[in-house]
Amino acid sequence: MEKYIEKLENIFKQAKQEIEEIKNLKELEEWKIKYLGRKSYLANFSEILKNLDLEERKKVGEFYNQTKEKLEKIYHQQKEKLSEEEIEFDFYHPGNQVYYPTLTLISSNLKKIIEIFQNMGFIIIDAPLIVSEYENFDSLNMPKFHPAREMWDTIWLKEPRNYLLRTHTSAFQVPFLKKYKPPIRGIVPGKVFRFEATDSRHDFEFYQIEGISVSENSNFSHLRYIFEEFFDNYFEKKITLRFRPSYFPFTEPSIEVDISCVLCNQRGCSVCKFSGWLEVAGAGMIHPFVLKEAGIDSKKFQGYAFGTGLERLIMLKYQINDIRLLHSSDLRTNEISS
Ligand code: FA5
Repeated sequence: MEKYIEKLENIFKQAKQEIEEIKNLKELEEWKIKYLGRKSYLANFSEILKNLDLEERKKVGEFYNQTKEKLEKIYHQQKEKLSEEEIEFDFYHPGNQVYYPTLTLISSNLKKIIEIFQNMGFIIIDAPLIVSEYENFDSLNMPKFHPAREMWDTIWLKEPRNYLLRTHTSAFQVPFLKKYKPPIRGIVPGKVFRFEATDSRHDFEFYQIEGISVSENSNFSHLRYIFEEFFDNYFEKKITLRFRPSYFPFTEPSIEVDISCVLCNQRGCSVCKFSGWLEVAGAGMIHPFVLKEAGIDSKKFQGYAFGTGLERLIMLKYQINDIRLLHSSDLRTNEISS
C-alpha cells in the first residue's frame, strides 16, 4: 500500500516541478496528456485499486483522488496564467466601431448659439423649468380663460396648484425684466414642455432660445440685424430673412421669422415645401402690458423679444428628418457632428 502512495506522491512532485517550467499552452497540453491523459499512470490506477483489499483500497483510493484533484487544480491555474499572457492577435479581425465621447448635437449646438449671442452682448440666463401660471400666462397678457392659452398645450402640476412645466421660455420675460433693469439684452435657453403628440417635427419636450432686449430705442431693425448675424453665423452661410405679421398676446406687433431655405437656397425643395422659406422663430415688440408687469415705464423703454426652437435649427443644419432622433440614445445621430 505504502508504495502506491509513495508513487503517487512522486508523480505529483514531478508533475508540479514540470508544470512550473512550462511557458506556453502547447507544452501545457502535453503535460496534461502525460499526467492526466488516457494513458497516464493515474488514468489506469483503477487496475491497481482493484487488486487491493478493501481497507487498503479505501486509503489508497482517497489518496489517489486527492492527487488527481491537485493535478487538475495546478493545471487550471497554469492554464489561466498562460492564457492571460498569450493573447492571440488576429490581424485580420475587423475592429469594433469606436464612438469617441462627444457632446450631443443638442449640447454642442446650444453652446455655439450661446457663444454667438454672447459675442453680440447678450447675457445668458438659466431659468426654472417649473413656473407659475402667472409667469407662463398672466404676466404675458393672457389672463385665465384667454383663448390664446390654447396655443400652448400645458402640463399642469397637481402640487403645488397653479404651477406647470413651462410651455415656452417666454415665461421668464417678466422675471428677467424685473431682475435686470433696462438697458439690457439677454437670452434664456432651455427646455420647454407641451402636452402634445409627437411626430417628426414635434416633441413634447424641446429646447427654446428666448431673446429679450429692452432699452430706450430697441426696435425691429435691431432685431433684424441680430437675427441676420445669428443665422449667418449659425448656418455658416449668407441667409436672407423675411418678417411676416403674426399674433402673440405678449408682443405687439408680432411676427413670424422665416429664413431662406438652407437646403435648396430658395430653388425649392420638399423641406421648404417649394416656397424657398423656412419658419424659424416667433418674435415681436414687447407688449406694454408685459413691460408694465415688470415695472418698466413703457413710455420710456421699448424692446423686442423672440423665441426659436433649437431642435428645428439643428434639423435644418444637419438635415435630420425626425426630431425624435435628437432625443434618442442612438449614438449614430451624434456622429453627424464630428
Ligand atoms: C412660442 O413659444 C413663443 N413663446 C415664441 C415667442 C417668443 C414669440 C417671444 C414672440 C416673442 P411657438 O409656440 O411658435 O412660440 O414656438 C416657438 C418655436 O418653438 C417654433 O418656431 C418652433 O421652432 C419651436 N417649437 C414649437 N413647438 C415645437 C414642438 N412641439 N417640437 C419642437 N419644436 C417646437
